[in-house]
Amino acid sequence: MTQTISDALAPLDTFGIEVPSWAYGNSGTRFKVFSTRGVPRDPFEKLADAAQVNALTGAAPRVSIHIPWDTVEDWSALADHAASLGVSIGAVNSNLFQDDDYKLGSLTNADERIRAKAIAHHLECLDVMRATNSRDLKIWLPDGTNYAGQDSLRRRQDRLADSLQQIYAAMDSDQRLLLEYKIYEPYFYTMDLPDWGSSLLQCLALGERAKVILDTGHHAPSTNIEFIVMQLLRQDRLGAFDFNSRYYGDDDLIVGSADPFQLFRIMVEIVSQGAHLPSAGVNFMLDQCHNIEDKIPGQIRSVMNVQHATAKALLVDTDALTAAQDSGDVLGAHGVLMDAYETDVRSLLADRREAKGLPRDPLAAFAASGYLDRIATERVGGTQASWGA
Ligand code: PSV
Ligand code: MN
Repeated sequence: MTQTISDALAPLDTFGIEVPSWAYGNSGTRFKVFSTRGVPRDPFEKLADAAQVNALTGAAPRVSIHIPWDTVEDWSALADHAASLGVSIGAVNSNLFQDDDYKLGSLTNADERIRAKAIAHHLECLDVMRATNSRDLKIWLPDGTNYAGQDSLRRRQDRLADSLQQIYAAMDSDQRLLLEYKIYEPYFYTMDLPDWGSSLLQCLALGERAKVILDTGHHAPSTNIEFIVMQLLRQDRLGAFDFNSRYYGDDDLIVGSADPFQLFRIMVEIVSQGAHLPSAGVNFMLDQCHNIEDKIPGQIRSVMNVQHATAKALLVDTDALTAAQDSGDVLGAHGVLMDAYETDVRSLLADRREAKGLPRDPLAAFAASGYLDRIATERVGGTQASWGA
């Protein structure tokens, strides 16, 4: 039995979770951005903090960057710095939401000058990817309208398709375009990519290296996210996750904190289609902000939460589940799933960490390391990284 559990959990060894550079900077809401001592002043320090998460969990080998927030003069120096810390640059995220020009839209804008500027920004991001050996261009389109009749919904969608086509055409054959969607915010009447179907349609028109990003916080309450996961995997179009947790909106809280059962249900769909394996190419990322909690432990906790949910999903007795499903045994099938969910995997995962030379308890090890005190003392002067830099 022990052998069976160990075999079932073996895929965790190659299951990597990408962390976002912006999680290590200060963040908050539109009401207040709190500052924390020791917060990184530049992308190099962000990478140093991210490397702590990987060093203690062994499961966070890549760091997503955001352009222009993480712009540096020498991209290879940043990539080399990452490598020296045992991590690498992950997805490159474009930014279409912090420029006055984009008030009425970026890739959808009726003004051809502004649309060309938004496209050109992505061509720069492709160059950053080349310089940092990054595979994924991640686009979140913040475009939309606030009032009925404000603009033609159809013509905005056509302009978006044309813009994306221009970006896709400029990509190398080993680069992927990942397209996020979001139901609302910053616009409220309609977003131009409000749902997975809209994102998928744009991706299908582009080609097979265009895939959808699913941000768990970007849906209406009660949306069955695991159904979307299944559907996108079925089409081989699930490119990436932005993991986080929500109660009300795009809360960006620690993944698995609000609803661990939902995270488990998502990972069950992932595991059942083999999408947790590196060969499936799904980029499991965190997209979180740590407004009131310490950032590095917040990220460590997040990585562990995803590992826990994945471990439980790996423990589902699939033979028993399929047999119960096929014989119409409703409660039997549900019970098989719940047996896995209710398994306490904490010591199993601690044993696996220990066997790999990692701390059994990464959070305790981080607290004992004194790293937070050290950066608070050392990082004096300069401007702390924050939302937007
Ligand atoms: C938007 O809410 C979003 O989820 C997008 O992924 C952005 O890239 C990210 O937040 C960080 O701004
Ligand atoms: Mn996101």
